[in-house]
Amino acid sequence: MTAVDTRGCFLSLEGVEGVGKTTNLKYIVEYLSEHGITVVQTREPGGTLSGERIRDLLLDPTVDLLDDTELLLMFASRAELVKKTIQPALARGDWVVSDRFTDASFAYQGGGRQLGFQRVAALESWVLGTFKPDTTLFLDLPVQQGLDRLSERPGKDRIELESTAFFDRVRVAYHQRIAEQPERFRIIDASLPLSDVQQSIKAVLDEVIRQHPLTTRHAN
Ligand code: Z5A
Repeated sequence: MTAVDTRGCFLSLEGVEGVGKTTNLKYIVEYLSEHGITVVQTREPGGTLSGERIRDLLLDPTVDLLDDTELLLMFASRAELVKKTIQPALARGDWVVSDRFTDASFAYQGGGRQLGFQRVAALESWVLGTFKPDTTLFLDLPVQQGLDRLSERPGKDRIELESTAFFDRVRVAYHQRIAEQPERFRIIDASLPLSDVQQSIKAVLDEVIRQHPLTTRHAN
């Protein structure tokens, strides 16, 4: 008898600041739920009690952290989230949608902080083995446009205080990741009006739903 894979599906959402991840995460969760899929929504850094405390430390603009410390804390939060939340949910057949995952460490710490991909990959291998999202939606937008969208928001966190050059390196690093693993990424043009962005996201979700027909569904 052939073994059937009833594991759920893991989606991540990535992009530079202000691309619309939070806005579209809500849309994704609603769309999947309407299709009878049980969805666990989470975010990085954070997503667990300990991870949210690590997040507070990481984003606190009054805290000075070494770049290595920042990278290690991202992976400390990730270890908690994967073992305690993501993997158990997938094992139940639920879907998981995460606002950022390991690609953000490659982009922000590997690219933005210039720690390089090799060091991030070493931690990824140690903490996660080969575990990665099934599909990653990359919301792409020129850096300045994303920063402009956030200009009305009061206060900046520790990472948002970085320079435009930092965020340019982040975006370049994301594109390097996409070039390395094109089969996993779906690029969404986030400069379009929100309704068009969500049409593109819907097309990706329909494709992913077709690829995971065995996932347990709840009755609506
Ligand atoms: N980080 C890291 O360094 N390393 C890691 O490994 C991980 C993370 C996992 C977490 O912040 C920080 O941690 C982040 C990366 C770093 N760095 N920073 N800074 P976060 O992910 O929680 O927050 P963020 O990345 O800064 O996201 P954001 O600022 O909240 O933006 P967003 O979620 O992408 O956008 P939004 O809030 O949905 O939308 C922004 C505005 O644009 C809002 O007014 C919307 O109404 C508007 N919007 C959205 N879509 C559109 C369209 N299509 N047209 C026009 N306006 C739009």
